[in-house]
Amino acid sequence: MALPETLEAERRGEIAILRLARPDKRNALNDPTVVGIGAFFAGLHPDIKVVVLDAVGDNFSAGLDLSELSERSTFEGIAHSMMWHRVFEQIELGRVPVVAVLKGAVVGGGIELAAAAHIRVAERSAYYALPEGQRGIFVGGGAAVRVPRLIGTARMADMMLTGRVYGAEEGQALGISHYLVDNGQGLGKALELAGKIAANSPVTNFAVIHALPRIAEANPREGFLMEALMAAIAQGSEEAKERLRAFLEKRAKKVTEF
Ligand code: 1HE
Repeated sequence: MALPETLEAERRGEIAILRLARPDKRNALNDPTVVGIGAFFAGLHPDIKVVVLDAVGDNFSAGLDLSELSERSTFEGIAHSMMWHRVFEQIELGRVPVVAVLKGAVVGGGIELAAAAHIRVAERSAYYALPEGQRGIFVGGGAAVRVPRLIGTARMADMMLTGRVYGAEEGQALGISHYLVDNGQGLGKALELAGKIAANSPVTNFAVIHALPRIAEANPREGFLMEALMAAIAQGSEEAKERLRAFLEKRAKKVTEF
């Protein structure tokens, strides 16, 4: 698949790595990059079980390419925001789980992109900001929906109104990242996690990406029913039966504390 020069893709067995590769502009997201992210996810090889979303250089992403913004009319702005929504939905509700590696600036649209991933590994250099308030604009890449789910509406409002910047440790405590590692360790950790995810039954991974978030947002009455249906579908698969047999016959790993 043809990617723009601002993206790099690599395959390691069942794991695909997609890298933002525009370090001289702090991986600011211009239109070709966002469209390219969509093309990458649309064209994923069927053998790929997990995607790791990484970045070249010291920063994950400085967000929307501000140099593109001034040219747009109001109506074009709606179309642009909806284009980001479509692409980021391909990440969140795609075929495989996505692990993002966060470092340096994770700002504006960079947070929006990170929030569409399923697992976030942050290096200690990571910092988070929503400078849209200072720029006179509003979030447009899904942050108003996804970020409150991570840190709450009140904290997001503070970030936008006051320009508050959270560091990596705070981001970890607040739930922006799932894992916090030393600088330079993010990709290694993400690949380790991706290996574990790839070893799951595909039915479970599907259920976690597609059923869990919908159940969590559903009215509990519908949610419980959806859960029961999903549980039955998962346990009915041949793979689940073999995995359960393997445990009972002491061939499978036990749960260990660490
Ligand atoms: C950019 C962008 C960008 C850097 N669009 N070109 N995002 C922001 O408001 C963040 C704006 N950026 C910054 O505050 C800083 O660049 C950083 C804190 C991220 C990094 O600082 P630093 O000192 O490492 O780099 P720099 O010198 O500021 O930037 C290096 C180059 O990247 C420089 O270009 P150059 O040609 O002068 O070398 C910068 O202009 C360029 N650059 N960030 C375009 N964002 C769907 S709605 C989403 C809404 C948003 O995302 S709003 C938030 C936008």
